Formats: sequence, structure tokens, C-alpha cells
Amino acid sequence: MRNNEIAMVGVPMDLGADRRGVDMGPSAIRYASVKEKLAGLGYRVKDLGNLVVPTPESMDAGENKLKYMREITAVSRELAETTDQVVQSGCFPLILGGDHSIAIGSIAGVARHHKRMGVIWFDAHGDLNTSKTSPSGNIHGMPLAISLGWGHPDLVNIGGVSPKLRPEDVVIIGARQLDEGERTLIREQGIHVFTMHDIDRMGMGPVMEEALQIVTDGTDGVHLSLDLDSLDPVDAPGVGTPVAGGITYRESHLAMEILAETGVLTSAEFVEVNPILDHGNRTAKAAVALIGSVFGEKVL
Ligand code: NNH
Ligand code: MN
Ligand code: MN
Ligand code: MN
Repeated sequence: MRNNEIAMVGVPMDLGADRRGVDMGPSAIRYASVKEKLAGLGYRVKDLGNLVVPTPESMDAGENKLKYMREITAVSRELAETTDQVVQSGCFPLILGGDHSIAIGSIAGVARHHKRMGVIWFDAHGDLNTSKTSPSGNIHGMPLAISLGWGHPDLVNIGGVSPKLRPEDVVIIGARQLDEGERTLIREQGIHVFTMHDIDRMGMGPVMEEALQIVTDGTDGVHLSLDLDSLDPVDAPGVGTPVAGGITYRESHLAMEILAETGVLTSAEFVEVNPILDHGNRTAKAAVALIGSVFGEKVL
């Protein structure tokens, strides 16, 4: 990051998920004062505004196994160009979602700048489905698989080369709801997953230490993709697919604080904030607090 500069881009995407409202995530995060938070930490923040995403009601979902694939492909291409340019300009890309399908584009863009990139994926889910294994046909359940090169050619080839990531460079943290096909893939490919069970047993500190070792081993950049549904629904109720028994408020902050201390992150995104399902913008506020921690906010 040059001169402590962050470029923020909103992606009001809700074509990848079933429940409407996640398109308002970027607004809710801005309303929760993300810019002020980062400015207060000494960063120069450029808000690039939102990308344009078509409205689902105005379109046909298309193929049932890959809903809105055409539109998601188009937005992902644009987002890949945007994150690519942000890195080129020397700024740190901070992407605000939007449903998790936006990770396809953000990773495609930043991956151009790395020979090998690690990814830390906070999520209740695996996001490792393909059209063959997906129970829903929703593309927000597929972005990690797509970045690993598994999925429809139009999606995996966004931004040029595929795959963007290697399985051994990816860590999923907070998983507690995986589909059968995802479990098989995780076993076959040896993807590192720290489930809620692992977090309970080991504690978040040791989990992060192991995770960091995995994603930095042999890589030259690390992307953080944080689905707010990785947090417990008590602390982040405004998500489309809440799953009980998630990461606590403090555990999530500890994880971000450890990331800040190591300084390895080269890009980040915060996704799946759904203000319609939220209580008093709590989930967007949690996202902004986490953004503060990951950019170095300290008590003392
Ligand atoms: N695994 C389910 C699916 O693919 C749910 C995915 N929902 C998410 N993923 N919020 O993070 O449809
Ligand atoms: Mn997700
Ligand atoms: Mn999820
Ligand atoms: Mn590795």
C-alpha cells in the first residue's frame, strides 16, 4: 500500500443469492461510517462509489443451476478491472458487498498482481459448490470453487488465466454448514478448513497462527474474504443465510487484530450484509468495527 491509501468500491450485488436486500450492503456499511473509521486511523480513503448491478426483477434468472450467470459474469469482469487498477495505482483494494459472488471478480483482478496468492475465507459455508453440487443454483455459494478453477468456463476464466488460486493456499475459517459435494471436494483437494469445532477446541489465536502459516507459505499476497455470516447471528443478524453457533464478536476481532499485526494482507472484502434483515444496522456496524481492527485499530 502506497502512502496509506485505501480505495473502496461498493458492489450492490444480489443476483447471487435468494433473498433481496444484500444489494444495500455497501450503503449500510458507508452509513456505519467506514470512511471516517479509516480516516481516523490515518488512512487516505478514496471512495470509488458503486459498480452498476442490474435489478433481478427486471431480468430472467436464466439457467436454474447457475442463476443470473450472464449478469454476474459481466459485473465480475468489471470488478476485476477495477481491483486490478486499484492495485496498479498503489492503493489497497477494499471491496464492500453485496453477496459473496463478488469475490469472483475481486480475486480475479488482484490475482493478476501476484505469482501466487493466499486467501483467508471467513464463512459459515464453504462456497465451494459448482452447478453440479449446488443445492440452490445460487452463485454466491460458488465463488471459492470458481477462483480455484472449478465451475462454468465463463466464470472461471474471468480476468484471464484460471485457476486464480491453489487449494493448498486457501483457508476457510468458521465453517458449520457444508453441502455434501463441498465436503467431498475439501477431502479430495486437501483444502484447509477450520470449522467452528476447531475454533472451540483450539481457540481463535492458534487457529489464526496456523491459518497465516498456510496462506503465506510460498505466496506473495493474501486476500481476505469475510462473509458476515461467519459471525454468530446474535452479533450479525443481517445476513441472508444465518447459521447458529458462529464466531463471537471478540473472536472475530481477535482474528482481524492478528491479521493487522502481521501486515500480510494485500486486499480485502466484506460481504453479505443485508440491512433489510438486520436489527438497527448492527451487522454493518460489526463490519465497520472489523474493518477498523484489520486496519490496525488498537485499544492502547
Ligand atoms: N451452500 C449453500 C448454497 O450453495 C448456501 C450458500 N450461502 C452462503 N454462502 N451464504 O456463504 O446454496
Ligand atoms: Mn459466503
Ligand atoms: Mn456464508
Ligand atoms: Mn501453502
